[in-house]
Amino acid sequence: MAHEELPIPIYSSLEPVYGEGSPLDEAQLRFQKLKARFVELYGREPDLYTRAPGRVNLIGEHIDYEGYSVLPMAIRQDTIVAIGKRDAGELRIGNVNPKYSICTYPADPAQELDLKNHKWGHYFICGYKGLYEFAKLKGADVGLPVGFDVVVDGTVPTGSGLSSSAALVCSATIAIMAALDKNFPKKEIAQLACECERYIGTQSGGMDQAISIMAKSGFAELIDFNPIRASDVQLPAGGTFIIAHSLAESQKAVTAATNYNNRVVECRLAAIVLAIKLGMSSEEAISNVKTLSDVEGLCVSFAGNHGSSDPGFAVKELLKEEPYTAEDIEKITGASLTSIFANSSSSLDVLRAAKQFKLFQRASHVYSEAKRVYAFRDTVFSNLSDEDMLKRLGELMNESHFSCSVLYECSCPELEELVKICRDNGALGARLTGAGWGGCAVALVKENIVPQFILNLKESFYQSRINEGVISKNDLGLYIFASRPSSGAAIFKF
Ligand code: NG1
Ligand code: MG
Repeated sequence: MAHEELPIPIYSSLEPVYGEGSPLDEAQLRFQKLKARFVELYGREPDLYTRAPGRVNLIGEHIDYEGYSVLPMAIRQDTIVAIGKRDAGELRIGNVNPKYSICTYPADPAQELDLKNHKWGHYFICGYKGLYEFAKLKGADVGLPVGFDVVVDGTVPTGSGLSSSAALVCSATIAIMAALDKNFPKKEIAQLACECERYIGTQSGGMDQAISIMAKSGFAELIDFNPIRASDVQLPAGGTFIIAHSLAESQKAVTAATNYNNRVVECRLAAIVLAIKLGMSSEEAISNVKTLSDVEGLCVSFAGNHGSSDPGFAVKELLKEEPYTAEDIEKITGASLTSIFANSSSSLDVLRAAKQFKLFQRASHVYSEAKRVYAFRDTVFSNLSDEDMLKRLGELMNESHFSCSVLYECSCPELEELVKICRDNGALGARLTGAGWGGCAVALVKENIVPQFILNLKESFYQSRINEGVISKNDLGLYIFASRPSSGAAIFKF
């Protein structure tokens, strides 16, 4: 059976996920602490545990929500959950980290989340709401909604572009699922977790949940959407991916209207305008065109008529480089922007905050980045020597970063500095990873220079921040580390 058709694995020990030696000891200690906290808070033991990892995206940024394939790998940092079903009462969601105070919610999957009042527990409720809705859709008998006791422990740094949010939503979703004694195929859970994370107010694509649920140890995955599919990508020997935090925190749930959701809206507008310029009626474009991948076929035919095969060619010919105002776009669509997005309150928030729309730049990024993902995959499967392969992958990462930075404008000064330092210190390629506007960079580095590379980054990027008290020296390992592809989500019943 295809990997994504299988249910989430259920293990009776930590070994299959956390490996041998000291990582296993650390994991055992972590699970002991999680259990102790659960007993302390609720006076009983949990029914079971779940885990879901964060991820680093190697290439394919801000294109998942446009329907394009991406290429991430899971990292060892994860969220673990201890859960116990309650006979009566609400959901109580505690955390091992005292920084996150206990959150309570009614045992009602139809509850609306108070988004103006952001709480960390909201992410857990995304999974709770989503699982019940999904079970109802599938006709799976999960009984009447009940409350749960929960404790969470996360090691994915938050706001870092490593998907702490999806690690929490995915581990929550499967915790509720497993506590209700159900299990579903991974690809269905990945889809469900992606949709339910949107309750938090970001119009996210499905990359993070897909990799967190479907990852396989030792492989990066090419993730396709509609339908979700994961294909293993074995990375070439001799290279290591180093993740380094820019120390600028990107709080996506809070800045959505001007950053993340803004780009989703700009891409939709670019797609609609392109469709109209390519001959589609305005009514049809507004009702049917949701993403740039929806108009790729039209763009490619247009390019074909001019001797090109690149959808980006249509962008160059048909969109203007200067930013569009709302009026510019309304002249083309013949409809007001607020009517186009009338069904999406988070998009209306974007329209209120936006003065102009960079359709040319955003569409150019998306089409070129989509091509780079396949170029990356093809390079890995080519018969280049490992050395040449690594070099080419590095170049693609650099091109991706340039596009994110200049065309998509999702970088920030700290990330620019960090990426430059990585390259100056011998990285074959370096780029921001995840949503951007802060968070981490990922650098491809030859294995034999890894220790020196990390030392150099400590010197040139982190030392001054340690001196200024931004981070403590003892925590450095949390902000810069090498990563191997980890395995995906799991359930533990001991
Ligand atoms: P991060 O950086 O982990 O929040 C976000 C989206 C992804 C993807 C990337 C950009 C969520 C949950 N995740 O990831 O779907 O669009 O940005 O490539 O919003
Ligand atoms: Mg996230």
